[in-house]
Amino acid sequence: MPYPQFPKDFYFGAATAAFQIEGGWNEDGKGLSTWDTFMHAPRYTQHLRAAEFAVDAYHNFQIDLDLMVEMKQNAYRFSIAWARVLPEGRVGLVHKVNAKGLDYYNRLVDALLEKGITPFVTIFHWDMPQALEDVCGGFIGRDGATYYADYAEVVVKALGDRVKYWITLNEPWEHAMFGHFLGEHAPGKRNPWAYFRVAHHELLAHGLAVERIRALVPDAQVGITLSQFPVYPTKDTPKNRAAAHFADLFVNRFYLDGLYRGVYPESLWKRLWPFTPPIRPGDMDVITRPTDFLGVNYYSPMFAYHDWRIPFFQAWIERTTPPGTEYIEDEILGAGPYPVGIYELATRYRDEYGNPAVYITENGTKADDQVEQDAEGHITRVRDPYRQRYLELYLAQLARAIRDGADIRGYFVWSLMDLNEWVFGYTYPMGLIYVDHETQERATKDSGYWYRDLIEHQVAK
Ligand code: IFM
Repeated sequence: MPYPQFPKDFYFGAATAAFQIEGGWNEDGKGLSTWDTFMHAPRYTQHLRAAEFAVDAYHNFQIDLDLMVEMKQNAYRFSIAWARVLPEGRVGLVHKVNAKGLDYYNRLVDALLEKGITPFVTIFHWDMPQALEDVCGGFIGRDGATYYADYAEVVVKALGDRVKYWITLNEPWEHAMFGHFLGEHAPGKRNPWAYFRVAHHELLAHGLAVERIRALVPDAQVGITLSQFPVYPTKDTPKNRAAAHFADLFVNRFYLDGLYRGVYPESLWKRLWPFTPPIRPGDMDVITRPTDFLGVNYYSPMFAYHDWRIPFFQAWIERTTPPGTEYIEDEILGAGPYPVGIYELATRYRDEYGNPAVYITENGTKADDQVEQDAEGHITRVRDPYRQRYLELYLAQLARAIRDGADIRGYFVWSLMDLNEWVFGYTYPMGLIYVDHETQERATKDSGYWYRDLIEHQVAK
């Protein structure tokens, strides 16, 4: 398969998040996050080391940075741990900045720039300071949005002379949904009222931060990262089609319309009226502050069906491809993944949201990695044909979307290295770099070398 071609100045990178890689969970003055608290519950004992130590990036980021260079990546997306910088989540006379925490990110940014790698910094990737959870329920409280903007200001003041790409939030839908509606993520709440408050306050937080970042760094490129899903009916019936439409409003358009049109989809509230969040006059003006790009995390589509038993929603959403509706049949991938989805999303933004600049800030897959070792037990090769094929097909669809006029500026594989996948700990490896979690030995997987070759084979434009 020839290497798909991308525009001049395209960013090819990989992504991570603080809680998933740093470790050092209680070191050098760091405060606790809700994820630290959540993963210390007895039911997650088997993943405690993953939560506390992750892949030790707090002590050694150089090892992964060198491998990024070897792969020819020119951008790196990572996130800041709010509680490492502001142990109590807030800043003021009483609540201080943790200089050691900030220093870690200063060193990381300097090291990246020295190697010619452009940093893309996510300011919030789900790890809410526990202190703020205690004070105002994180983003359940409206104050959470202001505290977030203050925190963003601290970070941007410190790094904004060198960092130009700022991502305010990562996947607000997941943070609200899994953390506050389904209770599967920190802080483990199960409350539809909390869900909509969090969703709205996160967008408010985003808008407030956009203003502050621009004031501090006039040439900053600011955006937000949303998880996005093409939604289909499980079986093509009128009721299931209506369910899919509703699910699309709920997971995608709530955020897109809020950000780009200044209004949440009216028909959402027709059905979910009891859960309408407190939207104050002026909120939507803040939320629609112009951004420079949209970050999109795409993995797979969703499938919806009508179910009258589900109060208010009357619809249910699934992630697994229902039998009989497979979209590709690939020798290596089988029928699960849906690469065309990346094309569908990109062209949706082109056609319906004014063709904003888009960065694919996450895309990737778990795979059955086969590790080969020498007599001393050192890793000699990691074969992951499934991941390589996945990347080939998704990137081919992305290049097609660009040819068809979508303004895509960069692509980040999730993830740079095998890391701590939240409640799944080390059991969900998605990296381009294999990590032996006992020895910390790293090895670039075959897919990582394929990614390097793709980058190297870009024809000069
Ligand atoms: O690991 C997560 C990441 O933190 C957010 N997006 C999805 C990834 C894979 O599940």
